[in-house]
Amino acid sequence: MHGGWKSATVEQDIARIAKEIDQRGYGAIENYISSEELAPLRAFAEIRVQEAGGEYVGLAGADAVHGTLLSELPRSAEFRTLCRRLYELGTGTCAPEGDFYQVLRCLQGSSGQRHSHRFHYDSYVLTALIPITIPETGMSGDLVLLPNARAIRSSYLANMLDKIAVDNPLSQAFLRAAARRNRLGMVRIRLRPGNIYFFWGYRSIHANEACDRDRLRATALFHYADPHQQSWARGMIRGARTRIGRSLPGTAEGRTAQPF
Ligand SMILES: O=C(O)CCC(=O)C(=O)O
Ligand SMILES: [Fe+2]
Repeated sequence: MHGGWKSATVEQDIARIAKEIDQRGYGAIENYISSEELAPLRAFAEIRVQEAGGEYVGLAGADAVHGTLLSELPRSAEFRTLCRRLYELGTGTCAPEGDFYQVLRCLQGSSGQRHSHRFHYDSYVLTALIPITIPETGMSGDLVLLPNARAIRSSYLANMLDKIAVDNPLSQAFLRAAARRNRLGMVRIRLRPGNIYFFWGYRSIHANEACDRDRLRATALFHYADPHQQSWARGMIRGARTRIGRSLPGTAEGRTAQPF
């Protein structure tokens, strides 16, 4: 049996999701991936983590998940239309050409803890998140977000300054405390495997909470539409980062998950 991803999402539902993202910070479609489809994905993540000695694995790109539903999904017309329409409803502009930046994040062990509670803005406007496996007991690794904290910046440099303002120990400690106490309008999402969640990743400060270190938490992320794709400043900074190493600032999560 297939989940909802095989069929086109009707315009009315897409409009409802876009409104929910604007109003409460996120929208979701339940049972987007069926439990029959989830089982091999869970096994795939478990094997990768075992191979890494029970530690964090981040697999970027479709090739890294070749042969699984996760490489098929970003090629499906139904999923592409859903993301394109959400983008258009959210920004009021036509979606740019370009592919998804996809990542399968598998958190376990002490490195899994280090990849938690890292508040950041994504580099892409829309983030689609599919939980593959989430611990059922102990700490559940909720997604916490401060929805729509900024607008889409017209310049890459302004975007970078926002990221730097978040990616420092003081801001991180402040955001962690706010998440712990559910302050500042932090939204907490208890993720359910098989559902798909959407939020404006570029506009929202967000992070995943930690799980117990012996439990696996795996999420598939599909990042869509980089507003600064054409920016000359981005090209120069990326080039400099490659030449002089990684000492220039980036986003907390971005160092592993997204190109800066
Ligand atoms: O795994 C998660 O829950 C969120 C990860 C995330 O925000 C990212 O990879 O950009
Ligand atoms: Fe993110």
